[in-house]
Order: sequence, then structure tokens, then C-alpha cells
Amino acid sequence: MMTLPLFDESTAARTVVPLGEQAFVLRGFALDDARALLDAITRVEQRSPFRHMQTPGGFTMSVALTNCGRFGWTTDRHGYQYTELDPLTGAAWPAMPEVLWRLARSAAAETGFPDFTPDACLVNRYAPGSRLTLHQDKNERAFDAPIISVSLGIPATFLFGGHKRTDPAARIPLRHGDVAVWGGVDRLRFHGVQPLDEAVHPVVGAHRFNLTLRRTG
Ligand code: MD3
Ligand code: FE
Repeated sequence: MMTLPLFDESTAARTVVPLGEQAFVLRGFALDDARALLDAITRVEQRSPFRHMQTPGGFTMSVALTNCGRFGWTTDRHGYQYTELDPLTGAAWPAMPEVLWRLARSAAAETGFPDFTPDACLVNRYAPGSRLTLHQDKNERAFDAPIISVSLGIPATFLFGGHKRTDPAARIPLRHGDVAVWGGVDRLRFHGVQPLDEAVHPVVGAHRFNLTLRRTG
């Protein structure tokens, strides 16, 4: 079992790490909002529970998923889609929490994307062993809008590839409180998440949450 560093996260450096021309990791940018964000996730999952979705290829995703905002992303044997209703409950997805909206807009503005107006947020929940194979986020029609991601809980190694699946991928650690922004020329790069190592976060426990805010159209 991996032991997490004992340094105080609240004093960890807030630095901007450029990954590409228009892709950045803002280290610790969400730390002050972490408690409020975790509470918001709890409220979202009470209305729209996490579930392990089927892919068109017939696999069950190791990452559990839910959504908030006007539109939610789902996958099943028939394909991927954004819908206004949660197919599991038949009800609208939970509203986008205010704290998440404000955080995403300020991270976007800080990195050259003023007036980001997300209308969808995927919430991914990872357990040790969960992973995301290399893919592109191309179910949105608004490729001019960036995507903003917020990581909470145990750390993961993010794979940042190129425009072809076979391009070499950089390995970038994403930790509790990190925010990533990618848009423009980097919007369609292949990316993924390596299988998570066993770990326990002092606040979140043995999970990682990743929230990705998008503009669908
Ligand atoms: C993509 N989520 O939900 S977000 C997804 O950590 C997804 O759960 C991952 O991929 C996760 O579709 C990764 C972080 C991220 C950061 C920079 C990127 C994704 C990126 C730059 C280009 C493309
Ligand atoms: Fe993605």
C-alpha cells in the first residue's frame, strides 16, 4: 500500500505547468474548494448515482460515472451520447454546482479562455486498478471551447498523447486539487489514465474523482 506524502496540501505550491501550446495543469488550484466540491459530488450522486457503463465494444468501464449540468454523457452498447435526462433515473441530471462553475470559469480565464460557459460535467470515480484507455473527447460539437478537469482524492498518472493514437504519450501526475485546462490546438489530443495504484487519501479515502466540464455545442 502506497503511503501519501505527509506535507500539508494547503501550502503546496500553486504553479501552472504547461503541457502544450494551449494545455496546462494548475497545481493545487482547487484546494481551497475541495471540501465544497466533495460535498457537491455527494449531492450529485444522491440524485444520479455512479454507475459502470457499457461501451459499444461490449466492455464494462472500470471507472464509475455520473454527470451534472444540463447535458450528461453516457455510453451503452449502441454508442456514446449527451442527453438531458439520466437514462438510469429518467430525470434531469443534477444542476451544475455553483462552486464548480466558478472554479472552471476562473481556471479557463487564467489560461486564455475567457467566458467559458460549460453545459455538461462528467464526474468520474476511480478505485485502485481503474483506468481510462487512450481516447479523444470528440462527442462535443463545440471544439472551440476548452475542457477543464478537476482532480480530487488519490493520485493518478495521466497520459498526454498527440493527435494520433500511436503518438508517444507523456506521463503527468494529477493529484488532489489539481486543475487541468486544454483547448484550441490541444483540444483533440489523445489522452488516458493509467491504472490507479492502491492508496488512501486522508479526506477522500481510496478513491479518485475527476470532474470534466465541457461545452457540448
Ligand atoms: C485531454 N478524464 O473524462 S481529464 C474524460 O482524469 C477524461 O478522469 C481523465 O479523459 C480523468 O474524458 C482525464 C485530464 C486531462 C488533462 C489534459 C488534457 C485531459 C486532457 C489535454 C488534452 C486532452
Ligand atoms: Fe477524455
